[in-house]
Amino acid sequence: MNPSTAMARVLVDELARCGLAEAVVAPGSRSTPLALALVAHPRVRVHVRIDERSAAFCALGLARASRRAVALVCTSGTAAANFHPAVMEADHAGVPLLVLTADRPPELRGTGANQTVDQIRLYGPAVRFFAEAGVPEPVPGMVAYWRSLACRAWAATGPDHPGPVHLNLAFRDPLVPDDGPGAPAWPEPLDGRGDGAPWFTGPAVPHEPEPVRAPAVERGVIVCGDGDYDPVPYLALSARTGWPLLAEPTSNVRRAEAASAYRELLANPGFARDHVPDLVVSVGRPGLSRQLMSYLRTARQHIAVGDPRHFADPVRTACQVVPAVAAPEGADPDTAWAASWRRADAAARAAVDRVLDAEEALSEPRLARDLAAQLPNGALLFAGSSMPIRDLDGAMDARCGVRIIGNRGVSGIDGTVSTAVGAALAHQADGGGPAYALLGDLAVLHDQNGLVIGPDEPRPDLAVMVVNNDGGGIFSGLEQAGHPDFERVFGTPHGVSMERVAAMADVGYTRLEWASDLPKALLGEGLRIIEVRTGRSDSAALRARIQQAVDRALGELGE
Ligand code: TPP
Repeated sequence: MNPSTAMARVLVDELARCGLAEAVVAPGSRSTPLALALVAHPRVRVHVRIDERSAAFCALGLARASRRAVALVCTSGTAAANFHPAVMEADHAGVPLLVLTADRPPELRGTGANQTVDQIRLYGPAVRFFAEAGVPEPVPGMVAYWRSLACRAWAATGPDHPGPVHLNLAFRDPLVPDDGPGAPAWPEPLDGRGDGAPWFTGPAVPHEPEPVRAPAVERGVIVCGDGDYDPVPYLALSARTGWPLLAEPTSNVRRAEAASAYRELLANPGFARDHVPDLVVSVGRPGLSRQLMSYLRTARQHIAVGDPRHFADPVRTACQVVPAVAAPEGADPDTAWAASWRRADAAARAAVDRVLDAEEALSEPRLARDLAAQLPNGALLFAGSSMPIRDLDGAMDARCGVRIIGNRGVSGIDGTVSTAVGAALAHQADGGGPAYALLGDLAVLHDQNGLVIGPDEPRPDLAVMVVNNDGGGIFSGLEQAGHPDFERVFGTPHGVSMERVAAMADVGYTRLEWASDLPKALLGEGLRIIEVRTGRSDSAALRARIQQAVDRALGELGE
């Protein structure tokens, strides 16, 4: 067997022993040994994508939804650079990703040889572990080296600090397997451990941290930011103390107990002034709204839950970092503080709903609210950056039974279709229900290739709901909106019809206009686009009207 094939087969076999179940492969010649070893392995499902950026985000989605590391393979050169945005998102969001870039052997580097760039530490500090594996040689000891290296890379993707790792793999010709009669034998057995176990195993799950008791205060608040953590301790903490739960959609803590209109409450200056917290307990990565960031700054004390080496503290207010938190001894949930939050939240919720229900045509916030409410139990929702995730934050009511994810690590509008496709594929492979994505039109145009899936590839049940406001709606609510060059430079209208995008990728298309048609639209199957056309300035004006209605409702309450 030739050395390139031997190394690729051993690495793939070892990774499968570690638990690798999914791989995304982009086509290329230098990566041939890896691609063929992966498709030949019975325990690995392979997804082939023609565009490396899309492939990388698809792998990110698969890994994010399944919580298992996914292998990502490309050829040498700019192909590897196209993985970079997804590697950055995986780093910041803590998603396990195993990047395997094929490379030319050293004698072809720096010589002007075709498709050759410096791939050493290509992703810089974004990866948890990097190794240049070296050109495979038919000498004793290689198998132990490759198997040990595969286990090391696998271990570095998690579990205590999950993230991306990068192996740069130099392959010398021949690249195609030569198993046939007369092929040279390898000087040692290629097998791994006899019992099918990995070369080495580590502690699979980090030990349960000892919770630290929170101080006994009445005016506490629990802030749940983006992240994949167990909601139960925070629901329990809120139930024991009466501290309101301010939960961003991708925290998945916005259950019945959470304040569902906290975004509008905190945007009311009087409310925020009268509700300065003595204590904030935060978990995950909060960062969706300016009002929440400003509110964090007012806290007299802020305890962040997380690992002291990499916890989120976006406004640098944390004074203590604890691995887990428990309610103070003898806490009483029936406080004036809790009652005041509950009253205000109910009034704000009713005001938001009144404004949204006044119009039957689907507005941006109404689509977000109704979608979150009407998703079937077991559904997965991928929320795009920009206004989709913010409209969910502002308009969705509390609910259980669905999982909401988004690329909140670095909040890019790139790769969102592909991430949603990958997440849907993993969710459904694990027996989950239908999947949905709520994306802006620029995000969809940015990643149209995510819709391009070859005829032999696994396909997800995924409805891509596109809020088409012909440009970047988020900017209409920002300071830039008044500038004379606003429309061209920030609004970025494009005039592209989503029906034509759907036709390009040969996926289903529906246009949705009325709120009453949403339940039926959610019932479809397969990969499809559902377009809702809206206006950017109308949407900004509607959001302002919602806030005014909440402000009035709070005024009437005397809050
Ligand atoms: N490029 C990347 C890769 N990521 C970004 N976050 C941005 C640029 C800056 N950006 C943030 S939101 C946005 C842009 C360009 C506009 C997004 O428009 P769209 O997806 O249509 O959503 P909308 O704002 O209309 O809700």
